[in-house]
Amino acid sequence: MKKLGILAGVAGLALAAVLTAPTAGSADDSKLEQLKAQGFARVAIANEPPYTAVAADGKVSGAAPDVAREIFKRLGVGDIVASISEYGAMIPGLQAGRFDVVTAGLFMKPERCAAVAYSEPVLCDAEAMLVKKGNPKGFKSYEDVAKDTSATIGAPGGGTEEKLALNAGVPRERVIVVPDGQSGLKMLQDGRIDAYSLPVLSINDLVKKANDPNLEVIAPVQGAPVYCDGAAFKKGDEALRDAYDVELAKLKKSGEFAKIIEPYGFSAAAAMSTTRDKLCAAK
Ligand code: 6CS
Repeated sequence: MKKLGILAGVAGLALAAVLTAPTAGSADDSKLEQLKAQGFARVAIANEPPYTAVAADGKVSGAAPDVAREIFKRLGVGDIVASISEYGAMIPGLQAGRFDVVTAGLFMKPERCAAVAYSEPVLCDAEAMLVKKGNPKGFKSYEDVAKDTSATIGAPGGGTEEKLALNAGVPRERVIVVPDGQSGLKMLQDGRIDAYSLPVLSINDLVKKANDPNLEVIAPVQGAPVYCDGAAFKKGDEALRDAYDVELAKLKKSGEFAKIIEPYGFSAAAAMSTTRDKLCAAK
């Protein structure tokens, strides 16, 4: 009897294990089911127009959230709820479960591709520098800033431009972390920094709204790559990312993708001319 009892016990454990273990893919699929039940996807944004923007009434717009809202709707997730985050905090926030996805123009680079599950490309852009009219220090590249030992450059914390300036040899103390576009603009206008670097479309948006004749845009920054972002999902949510990619591909194919992003100044052709694999492998 005892032997039977032990066997029954082992069999019981085995059966319990089988019943509770997720079948292949089911663990992944549950994330989309969870978002459908939740009724919204929590997205991280930076509030950097035209990539992402939050109006005074809280309305979220910008090319990245607009694409995400449309795709999630097609996946059966009613809406998106956005939280503003510094670029450098987006991936840790995603990994900590504070967001379901980053839709903020978070450019694909190998180190980021290793940390998240990116969708296929969405928004592509070159880099720019905002300087005083006449470009008094003659900046054309991040290396030019490095060579001028008195020069300082502002850039987003944990952002691509900060990394590009540091990699070009600008010492840490001359790369000033700037929380947002308006702060960067003011710091440049007040002479507290000699240049402020963001992607071209973000700098152009700032200048258009600043209405200040004493500003000049250096674009593209010589030697800096054209980057593309994708929606960034947590590692482990690849099934959700894959479902997102299916809808993204349909949007691209139907022309609706261009209708969403091109009014903001982005090129659909640029995003459709490359792939996640190529961008994540880029040096
Ligand atoms: O991906 C990034 O790090 C950069 N992306 C945008 C849209 N703006 C600045 C940021 O550094």
